[in-house]
Amino acid sequence: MGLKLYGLPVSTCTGRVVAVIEELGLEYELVPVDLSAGEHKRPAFMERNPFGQIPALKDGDLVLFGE
Ligand SMILES: N[C@@H](CCC(=O)N[C@@H](CS)C(=O)NCC(=O)O)C(=O)O
Repeated sequence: MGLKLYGLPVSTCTGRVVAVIEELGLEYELVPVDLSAGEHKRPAFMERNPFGQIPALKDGDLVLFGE
């Protein structure tokens, strides 16, 4: 149950979070979200971020997202 970052490497919004995680030296898994297929607007992702945008960061039961 490690840190999971849902987003895309090409996304600057995801990149900001990656920069902080890397700076802190934390281990994490980057879980790709297929924006072109509308994955970020589907219920499974909207449970992680109700605004339907990447990124979302999951640490155990805690999920963080921006608006
Ligand atoms: N305030 C949010 C903004 C997130 C955001 O704008 N994400 C963009 C990608 S960089 C996105 O998901 N765009 C797709 C959409 O809005 O449908 C944050 O900084 O995390």
